[in-house]
Amino acid sequence: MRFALIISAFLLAAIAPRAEAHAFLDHAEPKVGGTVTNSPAEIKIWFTQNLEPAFSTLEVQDAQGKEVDKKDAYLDAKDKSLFLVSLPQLPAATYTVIWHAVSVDTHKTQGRFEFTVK
Ligand SMILES: [Cu+2]
Repeated sequence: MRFALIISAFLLAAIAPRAEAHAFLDHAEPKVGGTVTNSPAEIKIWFTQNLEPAFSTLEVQDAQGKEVDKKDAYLDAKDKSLFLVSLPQLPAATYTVIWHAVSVDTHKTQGRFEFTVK
C-alpha cells in the first residue's frame, strides 16, 4: 500500500508538467480587452498549441448574449494554432468572445474576453 502511494506520487510529478501543454489563449486580434475604431472583419485568436477543429468553438456575443458572428469558426490553413471567426459590420458596442478549445493532445480549455468597437 505504501509502495503504491509512493509510485502514484511519482506518477503525478511526472504528469504535472504536461498541464502546461494545454491550448491557452496566447494573444488575440482585436486584443483582449481592447478597443478598435472599425468593426473588425474577423476575430483571430492565437493559441499556445495546435487545436483540434472538430471539437473547438469560437463565438462572439453582444451585450444581450446574442451571437453576432457568422458561425464559420475555422482554423487557419497554415497555422493550426490560429482560430478565426468572421464578423458582419458591428455597431459600436462591447462584445464578448467565448472560446472552447480542444488541443491536439485532447485537453480542453475555455475562456472569454471582451473587446469594444468605438
Ligand atoms: Cu494539454
